[in-house]
Amino acid sequence: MLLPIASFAKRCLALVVASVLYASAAQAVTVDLITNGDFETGDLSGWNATSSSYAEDFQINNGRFNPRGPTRRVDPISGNYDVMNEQTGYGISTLTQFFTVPDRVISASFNFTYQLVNHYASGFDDPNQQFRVSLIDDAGAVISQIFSTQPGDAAVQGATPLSYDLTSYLQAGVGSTLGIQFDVETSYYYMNASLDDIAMMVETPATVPLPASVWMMLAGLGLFAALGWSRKARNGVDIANCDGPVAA
Ligand SMILES: [Ca+2]
Ligand SMILES: [Ca+2]
Repeated sequence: MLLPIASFAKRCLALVVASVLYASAAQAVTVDLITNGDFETGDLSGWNATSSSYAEDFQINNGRFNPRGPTRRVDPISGNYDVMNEQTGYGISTLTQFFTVPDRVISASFNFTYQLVNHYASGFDDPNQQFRVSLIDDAGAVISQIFSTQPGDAAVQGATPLSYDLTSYLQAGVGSTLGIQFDVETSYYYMNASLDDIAMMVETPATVPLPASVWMMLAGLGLFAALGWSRKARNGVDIANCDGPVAA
């Protein structure tokens, strides 16, 4: 026995809708909210570098940058470029980038690689001779200090990749502007930090566009349904109740 056309169309439509919903639920996309985190543009595009005194600054390093003080040229951590701070005296160098958090966040992973040399004989001090990384709000206030050097840490630290799960912070700030800020504070003597491969990888639900074939199928089902209804109308069936022929 042939299935009534309207009923067949409804079942197909339900199947297609269920498939699309399943595809949407099953898929997510991961995006990097940081621009030029590897510095391979060869400049500080996307970043804001500031200093508070004595010409501290983060500068692009192509392997030939020789900062003031005892630190010599250092190869970029990866690729052709990274950034390194320099200073001539007491102060704080900052490197900051703001980003907009998506409206929905499944997970967020913050990654960066640093290396540093602290020339102060007494080592690190909290906070006067320190390298630190913070999550900040749009006004620059620290939401969370993600990383900082500690008294007793090695004076010379080679390239060190770090990764932090910031899911809860970004979920709390969906749709808002947040920032990542690196800063080097030197109160006693030279300290140089290099940075590279900075990324804020955020997984967010994907909006899956319908393939053309599905649109054609939906259009076809609409046509079938319309034909079914018009035939029923001609045959005197109840159009308001399209589940099947009206009982005699
Ligand atoms: Ca690089
Ligand atoms: Ca030097």
